Amino acid sequence: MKTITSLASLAAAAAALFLAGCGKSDSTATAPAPTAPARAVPTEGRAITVVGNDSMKFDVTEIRVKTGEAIALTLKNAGTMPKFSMGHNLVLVESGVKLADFTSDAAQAVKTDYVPDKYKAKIIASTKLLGPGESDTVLFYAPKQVGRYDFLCTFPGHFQVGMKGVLIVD
Ligand SMILES: [Cu+2]
Repeated sequence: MKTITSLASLAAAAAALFLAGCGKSDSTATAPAPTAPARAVPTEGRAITVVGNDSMKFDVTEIRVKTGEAIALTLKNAGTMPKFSMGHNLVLVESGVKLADFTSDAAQAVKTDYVPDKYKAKIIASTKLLGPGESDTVLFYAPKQVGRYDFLCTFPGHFQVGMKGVLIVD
């Protein structure tokens, strides 16, 4: 009985030490993490809906917006196949991103739903990865620069078979 008690108190002491350790690391964790400058996000915007499906296509492949326009972009996954084999997202990237490189990095980024961290600063807007019947809306400001901006699904293989489109800013 005595042994059990002392073991219990040892465990309690260890837990206390562990908690103290956690407390320490917490205070350092409040320091701002070095990240890319955050994009301003509007609270509302013009509603635009894009639907993806099991044939790996977006129903809208050309979206026209004004420079700096606030947009509320919704992606709907109208397919029925499971997310692990047929998930869809919609990722809008800055001009100058080489899509072949981007998609090969994206295919490796399983943990972040196929959106590679190192491209964070190059992504204008990105929906969640959606399973069948799901939808997600993202709010963003259109680029201030007139031009053509690619959007695509980064689920492995989908861009290659044509799950892509262009945002035209004028
Ligand atoms: Cu897809």
